Amino acid sequence: MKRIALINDLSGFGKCSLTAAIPVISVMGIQACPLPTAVLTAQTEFGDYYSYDLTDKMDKFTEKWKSMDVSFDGIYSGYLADAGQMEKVEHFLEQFQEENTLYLADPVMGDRGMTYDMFNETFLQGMKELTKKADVITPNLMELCLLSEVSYEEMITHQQDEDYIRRIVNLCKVLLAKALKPQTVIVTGIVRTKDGEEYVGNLAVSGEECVHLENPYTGKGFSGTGDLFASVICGSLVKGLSVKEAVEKATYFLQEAIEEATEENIPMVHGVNFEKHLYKLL
Ligand code: PXL
Repeated sequence: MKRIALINDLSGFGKCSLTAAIPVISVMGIQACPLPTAVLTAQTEFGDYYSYDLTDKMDKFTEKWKSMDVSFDGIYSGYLADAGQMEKVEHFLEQFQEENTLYLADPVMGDRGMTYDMFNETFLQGMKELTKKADVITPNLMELCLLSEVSYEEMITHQQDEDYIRRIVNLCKVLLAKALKPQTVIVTGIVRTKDGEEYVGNLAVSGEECVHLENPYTGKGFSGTGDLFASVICGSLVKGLSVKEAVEKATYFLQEAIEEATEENIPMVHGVNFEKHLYKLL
């Protein structure tokens, strides 16, 4: 059985990080091995939350797992509670990243113009270094702008321009050139206006290949959808699917869940009812 190490937090509410990744990876027939970065009462966008930081415990997982003589087909890192956790992830990679291990780094830092509570300049510099080591990175548009030192506010003023996607592809290419290995950048949540209608799409750029898929935009962004998306991508690539197939699978899995959450007026911080749609990943 394939196996993926999931370096992410455990949040009681928000349907994100490990509560999103474990069911997705499991239903795809892959063993999910969580390495928790923090335990939270609820994801940070709830505002009033308690977070127990596990930085000091992360090396215990690395060392105990190493002495168990286990290996991983995939490593997926997501929410890190502070910049100090990046060196713990790097230590984990030194121990477990092998020739055939797929490393997906989701540079979780913010969304739609707002950075999360842990974000600061040191965090950004650390994330730039960490993402260079990955085979796949899955920033949303704001995170792509942060990694590229480009203003997100300025970028989204071009939403209606014909060359908007081309501009984003160019940012991806700059990151690809800095990466330490051949990499795929998958940018999520790209909202644009085309023929008077709003669309939301995902764009994958690797070498010369470019895949852009979009759907009508419901106007809302829900907690955890980026984590669910990255989980499907990671599981699909570990199973040998192409980047295009992986992006199609993730889009197919999430689209209806997002539409339903919008219709049902689910508060954005609570996330979508993805559970009903897990069968699509079987
Ligand atoms: O979905 C990203 C995420 C993961 N984990 C925690 C978060 C967030 C986004 O706010 O707060 C704890």
